[in-house]
Amino acid sequence: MRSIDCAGKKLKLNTPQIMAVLNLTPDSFSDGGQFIRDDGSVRIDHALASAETMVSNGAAIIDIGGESTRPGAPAVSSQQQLERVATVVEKLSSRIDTVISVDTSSPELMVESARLGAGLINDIRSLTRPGALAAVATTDMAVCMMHMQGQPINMQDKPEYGDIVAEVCGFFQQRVLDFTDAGIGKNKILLDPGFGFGKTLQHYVELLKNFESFVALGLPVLVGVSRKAMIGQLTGRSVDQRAYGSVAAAMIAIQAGANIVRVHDVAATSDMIKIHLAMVGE
Ligand code: YH5
Repeated sequence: MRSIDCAGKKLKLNTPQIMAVLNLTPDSFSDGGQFIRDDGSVRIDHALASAETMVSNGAAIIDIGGESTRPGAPAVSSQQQLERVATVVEKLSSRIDTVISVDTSSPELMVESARLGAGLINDIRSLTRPGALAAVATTDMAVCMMHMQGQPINMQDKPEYGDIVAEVCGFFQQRVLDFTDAGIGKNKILLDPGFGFGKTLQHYVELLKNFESFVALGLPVLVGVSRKAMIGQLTGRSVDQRAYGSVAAAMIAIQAGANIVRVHDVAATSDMIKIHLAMVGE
C-alpha cells in the first residue's frame, strides 16, 4: 500500500487525505486571529480542541502555521513563530496519531519542529532559505515542495508564464534534484503546484485542467485551493462563503489523482471524498 513515512507516523496515500489548516496567526486571510489573544499569546486549549475536532471530522494531517503568507503581512521572527506553534505541536503530536505539519520557511523552526514531534514540513518557499535543505535532511520528516513565482510581497503583481504546466513540472524536477542532493530522500517529498502563489485565475484553471501532469511525475501531490481568490472570483463569494466552491475544486484535483487536499472545511471535504471513493469502488 502506498504511504509516506512522516518521522515515524505513517501517512496512508491509498485514498485521498485531508490536511486541515490550523492558523496560529493574528492576521490570516482565511480565518485569522481565532486562536490569538489581544496580547499576542496563543489560546492553546482552543487550538488543541479545534485540531481534535478536525481529526474527528476526517483530517489526517494538521498543518500548523505561525506566519501569515498574505502579501504585505509583517515578517515574523523564528523565535516568535516558535513561541506561537511549539506548545501546540508538542501537545498535539503526543495526544493524537495524526501527522503534524509545520508551515515554516525557518531552518531553526524546522529542526525544533522535528524535536517537538512534527512529521512534515510545509514550506511555501520550498526550502530556499539558507540552511533549510540541510535542516530537513537532518530529520526524518517528510516535506512539501510548493511552486511559487516571485515572493509573497510581489507574487500577484503580474504573474507571467509561457507554458505554466511545463514550467511548474520543470521546477519540480529541478527542485527534487536539489532536495535529493542535500540528502532528503525522494520517498519524503510531496509536490504542490501552489495555487494562489504567483498565478492569475487563468493560470489556476490551466493548472487544475492539467493536474494529471503533476501526478504523472510519480511523487505524491498536495493541493491547496481552499477559500482562495480563484474560488472568490469564480463564485463571487467572500472568504467565509467559499466552502462549496472549495470542495468542488478539491474534487476536480482528487479526480485527477491528487493525494492530499489542504483545506479549512474538513467535514465538507470529508463527505466529498466519501462520494469520490464510492465512484472509484473503495
Ligand atoms: C498551499 O496552497 N496555501 S497559505 C488566501 C485565502 C485563503 C487561503 C484570500 N499555505 C498553501 O491558504 N501550503 C497556504 O483567501 C499553503 N499549499 C501549501 N502546501 C494561503 C491560503 C489562503 C490564502
